[in-house]
Amino acid sequence: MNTHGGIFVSLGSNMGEAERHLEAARQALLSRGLEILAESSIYLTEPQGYRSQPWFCNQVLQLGAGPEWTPERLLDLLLEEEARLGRVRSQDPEYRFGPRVIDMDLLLFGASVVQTARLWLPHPRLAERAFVLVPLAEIAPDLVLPDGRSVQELLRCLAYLVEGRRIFQ
Ligand code: PH2
Ligand code: MG
Ligand code: MG
Repeated sequence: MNTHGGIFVSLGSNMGEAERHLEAARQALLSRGLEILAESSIYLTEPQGYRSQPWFCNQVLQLGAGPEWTPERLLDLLLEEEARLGRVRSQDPEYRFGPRVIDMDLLLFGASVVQTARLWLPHPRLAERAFVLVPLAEIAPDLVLPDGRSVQELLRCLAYLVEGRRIFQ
């Protein structure tokens, strides 16, 4: 069976006690009235993109949200909670993909396709990221994106290696 839909968020941290930051992020979501319907294992992942930084802890959550939640409202919440948890956004483009206390990215919001300056859905780099797709496939193995591509198909197009809970990419 193919599963369209569901709200999926990725968590990432590679500064300090990264697993604790993921825990604090999950608590923040719950405290704001969202439900966590599923959570993947926490993976230790090789940095992708800007490579000379510490390995990340990454996790994907499936959220439950009432009808009052829109993608934009959820994005606002994620940005607010990132800041509250100590995320400082560097103005320097060199650090855009550098170390962070917590990163909370909206991956998918049901079948929504959004392409605005603030928000792109599905997340524009989803298909390139084993650190997102592996945990996503763990909790939603039959997921299909709004454009018809399945998570399994996307994974087959990527070069990566999973060893236990470690992802090399
Ligand atoms: N986030 C990035 C860039 N690179 N690499 C890993 N392994 N995990 C991340 O969360 C990550 C990354 C920008 O958000
Ligand atoms: Mg990110
Ligand atoms: Mg982000």
